[in-house]
Amino acid sequence: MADINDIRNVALLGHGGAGKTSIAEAILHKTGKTNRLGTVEEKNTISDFDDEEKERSHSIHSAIMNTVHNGKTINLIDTPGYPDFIGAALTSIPVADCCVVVISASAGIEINTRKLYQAAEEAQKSRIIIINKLDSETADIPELIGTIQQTFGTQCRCANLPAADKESVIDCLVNSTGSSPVMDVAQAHTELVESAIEADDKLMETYLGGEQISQDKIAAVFAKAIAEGKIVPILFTNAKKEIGIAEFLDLITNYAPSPAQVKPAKLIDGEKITEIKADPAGMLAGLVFRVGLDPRSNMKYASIRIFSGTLKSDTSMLRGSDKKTIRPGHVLKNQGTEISEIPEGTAGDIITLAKLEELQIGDLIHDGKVAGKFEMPKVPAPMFSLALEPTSKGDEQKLGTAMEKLTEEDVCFKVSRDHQTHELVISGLGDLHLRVILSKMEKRFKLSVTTKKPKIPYRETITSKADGHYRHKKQTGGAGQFGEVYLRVEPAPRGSEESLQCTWDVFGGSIPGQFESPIIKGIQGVVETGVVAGFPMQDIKVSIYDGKHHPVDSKEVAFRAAGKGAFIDAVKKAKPCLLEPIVNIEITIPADHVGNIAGDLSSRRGRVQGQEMLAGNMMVLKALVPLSEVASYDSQLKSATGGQGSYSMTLSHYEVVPSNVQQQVVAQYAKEKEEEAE
Ligand SMILES: Nc1nc2c(ncn2[C@@H]2O[C@H](COP(=O)(O)OP(=O)(O)OP(=O)(O)O)[C@@H](O)[C@H]2O)c(=O)[nH]1
Ligand SMILES: [Mg+2]
Repeated sequence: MADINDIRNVALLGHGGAGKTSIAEAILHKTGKTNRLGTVEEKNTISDFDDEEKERSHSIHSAIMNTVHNGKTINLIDTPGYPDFIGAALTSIPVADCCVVVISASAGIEINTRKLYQAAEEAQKSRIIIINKLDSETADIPELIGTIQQTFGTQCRCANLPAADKESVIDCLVNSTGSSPVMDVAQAHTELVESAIEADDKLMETYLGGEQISQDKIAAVFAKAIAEGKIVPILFTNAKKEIGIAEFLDLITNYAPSPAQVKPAKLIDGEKITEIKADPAGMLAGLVFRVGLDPRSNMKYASIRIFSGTLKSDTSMLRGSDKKTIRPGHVLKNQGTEISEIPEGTAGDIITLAKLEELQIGDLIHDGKVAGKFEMPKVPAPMFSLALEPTSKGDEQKLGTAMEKLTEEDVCFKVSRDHQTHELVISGLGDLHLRVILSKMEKRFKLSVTTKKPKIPYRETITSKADGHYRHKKQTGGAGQFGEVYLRVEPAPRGSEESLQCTWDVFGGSIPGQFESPIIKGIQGVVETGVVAGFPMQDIKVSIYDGKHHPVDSKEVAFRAAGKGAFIDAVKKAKPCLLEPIVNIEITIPADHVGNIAGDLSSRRGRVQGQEMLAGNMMVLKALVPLSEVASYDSQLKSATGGQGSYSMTLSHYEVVPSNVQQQVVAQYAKEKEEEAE
């Protein structure tokens, strides 16, 4: 069992293809955990062990590894960088004490470089930047360093520099002279030392007074500055040739914070915030941050960062607010897909438990002394949807269950059933995301499906005030039914939290109170299925103000029908309209394509919000655009830029659909209804 001061929890983050998996592989090789350096090309790395990852040469899940360097245990999390799999990268941030953002020297800062750096910064994690692919012929490293400082701030300082032959790196903390083609070592040394000293007011005074500062003091303040995020060291590597790897590990083990040196994790329980001190003898509090099925055994594994306490195989523990106690059975450590048993997991460590079906990403596990949730980074809402139908009828249930299972592994993958069509709809962050999920489903659950074009999640609303009335009466023979309702609808502010705000304004007992609930149920049924084109309604206020009842024939079902009828009547008079999702799109493209792409966006009703120059003559174009116009943008962007463009989208808000588009959607809906009726 490692002492808490001797643990380093490191997450490798950054855009796809920057070299995170290759760096992880080089670390394991360099520290003697493997005797052969695997490569992504040969599909034999420890972290990309899943078939999907091998097939696509991209990490898809986060992989957990561990090694020892300078007597310190390093838990390493290799995360996926491709934008579609950002969920796994984001959920790894809360469990790392040091976030290492890897940038490819040739590709520069890309969409996910920025997103993940910012998420790590927001989570107040100490950060390190690695510029990998040092060997790249096309890289302009001095320019890249400038861009990094412009984008992330001047606390980003070179802690080492490549030597002229790019076969080694020169430490800028220890060396105050030397030459590198990137910049003068003396200059890098001074900048680094001064930035570190700035983290300590007293030392700063001494320094400004012209006194010499000892190496020990510089080392101590350097570590403090890294822990506080006041310095973000920039390091260089060539993962393929294992250059700069030992130096990176030295920096991690000598200067990056241990779990005992970082700010305590916070548990949020409503208004109450509890700081969790990293104490192995304290109460148990851990965060589940990765859930996955072993590709060979199909066994469920959940990985946990223990923030406090000690977890043994027979520890009784609780999940969130569940009452039922669970036991770990075995406490495990991962080396990619390989697992080994350890006697116990203690505060600061990252461990894995098997076969605990109830554990989900984001869960708190504890011993009953704490409650709440650990803070997690915000993850993007999935916007890409596909409707699924099993190839063999009768597999509907099985398909639903399989998809539910797959949502456990990925916080950005959702499954829902369309109220109108009863179709099973899966939603993810992009085309590749859903293709990977479907491929997993086929392999794991032996199911095959047909997919339909993504359905745009339109909404319906009203644009004016109106009154509605309905009398439900069946009084011919047998038991009668009677209910009559008057109500008024009006628009609520756009994006209201509740899609429907209902008030009961019936006075004088014209409708007895017990019928309030059935009337509202009747209205809610309509809110779910819409009036214009079958989409859920939102931003509506309704006041139920009058009606009539019958002492014998008034029944719940009658008032449900009357509520429904009166609401439909009012909505039809209140100028109903369709709302469409507008997404924030960020497109990264070679600069010479910007004109074309911006023109194309405006032809898709898009509004360009801004653009930014990136290193390597790339640009980011930011725009607001209706989702319906970019539902299959993947292939369009690829063909427009010869495969050099990438993009990401997140939901921004809903807006009223232009009337010509509304007509098309309504016509399509009418056609579908007709076909259904046939
Ligand atoms: N020339 C060169 N190629 C490298 C270096 N590091 C990685 N590569 C190659 O770059 C490609 C991407 O490397 P990966 O390690 O898979 O990158 P990643 O960051 O894990 O990518 P994702 O998993 O998609 O996020 C592979 O073909 C690697 O062999 C390097 O230092 N120099
Ligand atoms: Mg990878």
